[in-house]
Amino acid sequence: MDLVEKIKNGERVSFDEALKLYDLELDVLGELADNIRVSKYGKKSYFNINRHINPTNICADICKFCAYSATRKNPNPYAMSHEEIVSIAKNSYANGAKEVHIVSAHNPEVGLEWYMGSYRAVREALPDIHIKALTAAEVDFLSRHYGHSYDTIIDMMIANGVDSMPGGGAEIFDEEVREFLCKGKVTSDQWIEIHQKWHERGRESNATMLFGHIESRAHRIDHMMRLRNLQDITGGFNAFIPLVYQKENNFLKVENYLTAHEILKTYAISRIVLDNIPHIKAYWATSTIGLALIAQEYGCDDMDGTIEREAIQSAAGAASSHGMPLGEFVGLIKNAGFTPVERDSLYNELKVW
Ligand code: V47
Repeated sequence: MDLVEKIKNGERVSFDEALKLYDLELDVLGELADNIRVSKYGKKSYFNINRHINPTNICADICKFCAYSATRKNPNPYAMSHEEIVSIAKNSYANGAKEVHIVSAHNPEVGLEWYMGSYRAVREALPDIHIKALTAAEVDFLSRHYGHSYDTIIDMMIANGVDSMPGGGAEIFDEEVREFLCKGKVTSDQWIEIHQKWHERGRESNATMLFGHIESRAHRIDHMMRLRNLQDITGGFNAFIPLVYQKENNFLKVENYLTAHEILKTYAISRIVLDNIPHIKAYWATSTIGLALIAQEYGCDDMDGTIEREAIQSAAGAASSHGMPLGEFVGLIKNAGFTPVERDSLYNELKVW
């Protein structure tokens, strides 16, 4: 059967078929992805009021794409105190944030209790806020560094108030590319194993993919297939988030950004391939706000949130260091022809703006 017909019939595509989707014209691909998106969510565009907190940039690992960790290129090491973290969370909560998204570097000096105690302190101060914290890369680091199993670290996360896991640390699963980008960090199989264990405890998480550096289209499809396989088993992923690579201030020598054309194709293909992951997030911090809005017509249904502060992608060139004011964010979504729907971290609808 013709591939386009197959997708219109709602049938699952294979690896080879998914790769062939890149050969379709963007408007054809966009329409296929948009049909799926509209059938699920109509013109709703999801977002949340959230605050990113990056409590330390001291890192035991060296990822070539990273501009955030304290290195020769970025020598400003810091580690926040629990009081600072709680004070940031309280401030954001008072301003309407429903979620704190806490992602750190792999700091070998502060101790496991510094990590776990920070979530506990936020939970105690703000019983209602959603704590999305610890990427699988951090879980793996804490497990290796402190000699605990993944199960033990995951149980500690739950005991200390973490609600869901962010999708970071996935990068690109292909082992050869991964070895070049971030040798020594969590492997692809371990990343999958950690999320599987998290899901098996009835918890939800997201999954990212860092693209637009040295990977090929086939590597992106391979990445999506591995996520689709896990989702078939657990059903625990809420959103897939393709992160557009930012090229400033790091050790990876990539001269050019991807074209908007290629980024939109990748969003659309992910909507088609990941038939079992409910949401596709155009994370505006890395795509730019303009493209994230256009992406809502190419299969994406989520924009992440207002962010407020962000240190990882902005260190590498993204315009997200100070987030986006709520009024402006909502206005832009409306002007693009979509209905801004504020959601909580697990995609329960809170308010139609
Ligand atoms: O895994 C690092 C990425 C991620 C760069 O779960 C870069 O809702 C682009 O996990 N260019 C961490 N990206 C961020 C993350 C995240 C972000 C938004 C939403 C969610 C979610 C999770 O940041 C890392 C890495 O892939 N990153 N450096 C860079 N130069």
